[in-house]
Amino acid sequence: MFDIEFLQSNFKLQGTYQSYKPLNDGHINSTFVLDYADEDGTVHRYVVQKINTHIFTNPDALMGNIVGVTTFLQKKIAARGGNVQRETLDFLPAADGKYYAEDSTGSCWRCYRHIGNVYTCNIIDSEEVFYNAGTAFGAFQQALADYPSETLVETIPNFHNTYSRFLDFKKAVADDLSGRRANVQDEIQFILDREADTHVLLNFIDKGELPLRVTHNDTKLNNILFDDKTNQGICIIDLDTVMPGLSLYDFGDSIRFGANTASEDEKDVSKVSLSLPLYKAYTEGYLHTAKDSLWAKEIEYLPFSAKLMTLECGMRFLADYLNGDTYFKTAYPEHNLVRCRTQLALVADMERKMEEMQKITADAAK
Ligand code: GN1
Ligand code: MG
Repeated sequence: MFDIEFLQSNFKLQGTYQSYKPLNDGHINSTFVLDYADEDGTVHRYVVQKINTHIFTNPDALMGNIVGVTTFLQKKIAARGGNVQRETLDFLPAADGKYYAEDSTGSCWRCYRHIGNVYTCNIIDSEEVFYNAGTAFGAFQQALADYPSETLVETIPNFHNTYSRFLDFKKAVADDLSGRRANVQDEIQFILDREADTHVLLNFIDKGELPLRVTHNDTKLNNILFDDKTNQGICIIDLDTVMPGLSLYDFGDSIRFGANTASEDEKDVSKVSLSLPLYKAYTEGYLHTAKDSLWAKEIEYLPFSAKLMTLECGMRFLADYLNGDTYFKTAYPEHNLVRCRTQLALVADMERKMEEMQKITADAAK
């Protein structure tokens, strides 16, 4: 929970405190929306987040990355006549000038202005809105194409290094810290059988056949704010993992989350499948904004990246389950296992549909 006195003494929050609401979308940080009001009733809304410093161990570097990126985007948005207040996040400096403040318990808090008249989605069936998600992430990648990537600190090293994730997973299986291994033999085997997949993109990076770009690395559908009138994806949020990466990581993770016909923690795996219409919509949207800058191999491997990022996430959820739920926030004891099962079911469905996904991709790239 937050300490309102502490926040007010660190951030210039305009008006008088009225109320708060928790936002429960993220698995990592704790997020609250705070309402302040002037005497005449004008409301000022802020988002405050407790940074998970077990995961983001260097908040100075983290906020350096984020504010570097938002400042860069603000200039670009202003130059093209866009709405700077709505199209990127605006972080408030704390009293000491840093973009976070540390409380007496050692927790680190950051604050940005809330953006109104928008909505977020955890699950989607609208092809139109998912197309817009694709254009938004494609445009985000385009906007950061000339960002000085050497200034970005790797906030979580090897974040999407799929082979390193595979080794972490194997270690979690071997350690079995939670004593749960015996119950998840099928899931473990499913992942072990796909070790070869974890090398594919890394080999292309080594051979110089895929370029490193400035990427978001956590392109879940709920990390886009959609305008509630136009349905356009106007602002990309959750910038903690903006780092050099592959465009394929971003594309694949968007499909993993958004083109699933069920939510990430659906208990009934028979509801999980890859929606080909949603896959098509996102691919068309993404290529609409990003295609001109992509290499042929980046386009060719779009369908595979969707499967790979889903496999990676399944491995991470199962590893965390085996380790005793120490990384992702969970709401009940089997939550990570439920999440893992949706991911593996989705991988299996993507394998069945891979040829169709390839055909859709080739058509969308014409
Ligand atoms: C986490 O922060 P959030 O909830 O958007 C995780 C992602 C996973 C995702 C799975 C820093 O994202 O990598 O894909 O959960 N973020 C971090 O839903 O580990
Ligand atoms: Mg996050």
